[in-house]
Amino acid sequence: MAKTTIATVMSVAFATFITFGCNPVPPSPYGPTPTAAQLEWQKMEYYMFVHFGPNTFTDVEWGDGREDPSVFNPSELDCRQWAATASAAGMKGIIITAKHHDGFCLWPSRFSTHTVRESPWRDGRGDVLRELSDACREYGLKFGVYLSPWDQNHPAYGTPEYNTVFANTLDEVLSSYGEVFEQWFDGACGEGPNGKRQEYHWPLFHKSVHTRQPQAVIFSDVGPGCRWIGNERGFAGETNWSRLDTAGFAPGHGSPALDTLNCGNVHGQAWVPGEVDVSIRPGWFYSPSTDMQVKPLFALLDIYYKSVGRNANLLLNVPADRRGRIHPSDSARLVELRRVLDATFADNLTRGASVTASSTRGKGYEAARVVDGDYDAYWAAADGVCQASLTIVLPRTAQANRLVLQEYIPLGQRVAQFSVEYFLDGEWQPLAMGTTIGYKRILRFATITTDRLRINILRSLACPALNGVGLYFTQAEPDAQSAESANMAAAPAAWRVVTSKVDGAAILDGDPATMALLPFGEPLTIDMGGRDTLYGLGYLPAHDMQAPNVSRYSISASDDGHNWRMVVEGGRFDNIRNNPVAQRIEFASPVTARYIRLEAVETAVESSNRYAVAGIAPLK
Ligand code: FUL
Repeated sequence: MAKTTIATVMSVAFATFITFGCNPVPPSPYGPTPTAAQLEWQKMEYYMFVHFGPNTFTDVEWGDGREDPSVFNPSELDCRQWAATASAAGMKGIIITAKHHDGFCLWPSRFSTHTVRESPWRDGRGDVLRELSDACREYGLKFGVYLSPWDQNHPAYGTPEYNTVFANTLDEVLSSYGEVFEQWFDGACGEGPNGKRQEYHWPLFHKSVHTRQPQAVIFSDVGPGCRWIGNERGFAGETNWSRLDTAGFAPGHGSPALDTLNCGNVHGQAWVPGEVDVSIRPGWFYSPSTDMQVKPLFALLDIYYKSVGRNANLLLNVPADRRGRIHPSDSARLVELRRVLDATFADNLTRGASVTASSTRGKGYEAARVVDGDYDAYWAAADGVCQASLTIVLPRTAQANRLVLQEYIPLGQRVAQFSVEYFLDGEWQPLAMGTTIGYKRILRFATITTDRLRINILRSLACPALNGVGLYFTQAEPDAQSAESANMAAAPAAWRVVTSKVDGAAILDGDPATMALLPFGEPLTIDMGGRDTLYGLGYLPAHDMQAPNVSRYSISASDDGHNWRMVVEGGRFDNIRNNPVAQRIEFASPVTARYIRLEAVETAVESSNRYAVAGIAPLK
């Protein structure tokens, strides 16, 4: 017995010697780590969202489920053109709004009577999911589906039975079109205080995804596969942990605070990386009124750097138009973006560099691994070393203005603070500071000329493990201008705000940076300076998701400022909380009057005693 024990101890000691003496063991994972599917998903980085459905034809952001299915009739639907565009743009997949909040199904679902089957398109025999999934396969793209739990059409919505309907709907989609890489659950619900209430049975929905598509990453405000980034403007937090505490939270109203979604939780219990969803146009659905408002190149580049460059994936929405094709304004912009990104990241200046580290755990984990281009080869410091520096000597002196850092996330996310220096005139100069790295962090800075860099990991939750350091130089990038100010024109010079004690100039200048807060219950009254004919009004909300922007309203008109007639009753600005962009109110028929009045009926922030107006102007 004693002999066996000694022998065992000796053999363990010998094995340990072999392990540590010759082949250092890999660092232990720290905290939660990605599943294989989440890792694959993260490597996709950039893919397309396509919003398409009855809203494309009715020019609204949220259909109400009562639209006539005959409005859905694309004249030249061509999913291969979508796939060709996505592929040319360097995107890795497409997620389609299979069912938006109006409940309309882009496939002939057995669980709904509001579908393509009820539309005139392809004589009711069409199936957008079939055409798109086939096109994705043909172009080597992954296919994903958005299905809104909120359904304003299905008669069972608001009853427990709806949960079974929705699970059946999921089963149907997830078993009919081949592999699905991501299942997108929208948390939005605009039912309002007196609307229907549905308790969603999330475990049932997740079971359906896990059973039919075990590799699919499930998106929602709180994952479990990936999480909403907390805004629809296209940016992740500068600090962005792929970890999140989800216990006690649910998608939609029960989700964590927006800044938590934006930054994650440093010690979060679950691996729920961020996904940035943003539209290339002001709205999510195609509208001819936004053909001139496709985001400019500099804005898309900024989005790229604030999403992919901040440890998040980018889901860029490119809505299909009424023909069922991607509009040339959007596809041209996507190609421009691709061209700039390709040019920027074509030549990695760290290729062939020599790299040293202040600490390394030994053979197999050398500093040079950060420049070898192999995803699974990484540098790691010794256990317990949570501060370490990498010095990178470039093969030649070069100009640079972009730095890409990558952590080896199969071991978890570890780095919490870092700085970067470059060598100039015989001294190290500060270049940048940062917090998290994660799967990918891209830093932009004014052009430097140098032959060496130093990356200092200042704080790490466990020994750092980096698998990539890239340095690049880009020459020409468009300058940033204010994209938002293009959203709305100033009001005509003759317009005056009549409502007392309100900063009229802030409202009439059309500048999104200036706004007025009005007492709830007091309408915004405008004197147009004389009788005029209006076709509609534009409302510019405050550019802040926490602002009490108007979400429901009415409009009335008057000739004398005393007797009012209703022009729009029960109007709703769809999705204004998440996407506070300029809104259009089109009147059913032209209105000729001297005074016009906007009354806030509800704001995007619950029980606010004020409402915000950044601009109001006549629709052209
Ligand atoms: C939101 C929805 O309400 C919008 O219409 C859009 O689909 C966006 C991606 O998600 O929650």
